[in-house]
Amino acid sequence: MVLASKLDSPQSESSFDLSTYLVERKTAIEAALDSALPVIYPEKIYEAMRYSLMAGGKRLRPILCVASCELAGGTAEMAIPTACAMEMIHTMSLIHDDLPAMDNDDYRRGKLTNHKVYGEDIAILAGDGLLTYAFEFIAAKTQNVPPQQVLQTIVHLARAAGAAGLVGGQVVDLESEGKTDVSLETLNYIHAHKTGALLESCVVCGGILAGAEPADLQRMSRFAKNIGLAFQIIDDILDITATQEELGKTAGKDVQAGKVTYPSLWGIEESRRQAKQLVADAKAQLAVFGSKAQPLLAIADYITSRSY
Ligand code: GRG
Repeated sequence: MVLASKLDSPQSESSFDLSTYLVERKTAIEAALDSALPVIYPEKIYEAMRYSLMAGGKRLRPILCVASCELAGGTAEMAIPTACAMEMIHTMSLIHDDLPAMDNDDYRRGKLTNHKVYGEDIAILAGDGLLTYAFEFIAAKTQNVPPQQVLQTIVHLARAAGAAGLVGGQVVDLESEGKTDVSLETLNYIHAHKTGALLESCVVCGGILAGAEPADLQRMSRFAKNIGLAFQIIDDILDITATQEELGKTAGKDVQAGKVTYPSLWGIEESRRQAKQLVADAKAQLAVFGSKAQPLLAIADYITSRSY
């Protein structure tokens, strides 16, 4: 794969520069996604799927997947189909989350939401199309990985996306809507599933594809769970402190909806402190990997310091 050769030459430790790393990885992922989903008949559905898939975004999940595969001794090429699938599933969850029946949002990634452009019927189907294609893409396109590891990856990702993961988190989130007495335990459940499960799957599947040992997969899992929660805490803070232009989506929605969030339970300063603590614990998990963990460690820091 041409793309993989570009990805397969990580920078040396001494010259490690996260912003260059993220730009390079994002560019390679964008190219892989672009060629993964050509527009064929019936054009409308492919156009709708591409509209959201190619609408930008940080591409954090595929970048994490490739980085963790490399951390565990694999190559970028082994992880790229799974990394693309992660972004397809993330994107479909955003399309469905934005629907009037869910969060009812008009803007996402700085553009009109899928249903605003294509209508609710096509937006639902675009999500369905991306979800199913993600699994087809892993199964059909993964190369140089033993079939058992590909199968394990599919099982892990399916679990993270389904009722035991994203779907379950979204359901508890919907049930909590309008309630002002949501407990910290419930809030943690919502985010560990709605946001954390897919982020964790990105990191762990990268390790599975590389053939990592169970003890290393455990470390990677804990790393990812912690950064997933930190990511959500920062997201809640940014909903209060950032503008719509910075976020690329409606700002201040949580406060407007009277939602219980980490800042509403803890205040902004304590929320920042908790996020920092989670990142420190996450980073400690990767100590055993030495300098190979540098990209993931830098990404963990980036997540807590991001301002949009
Ligand atoms: C997965 C079958 C299936 C259904 C989806 C709607 C739903 C069920 C779940 C909602 C999941 C959701 C919207 C979680 C929020 C995740 C989150 C923090 C999104 C923002 O992620 P960023 O900041 O966004 O990485 P970009 O645009 O940069 O990718």
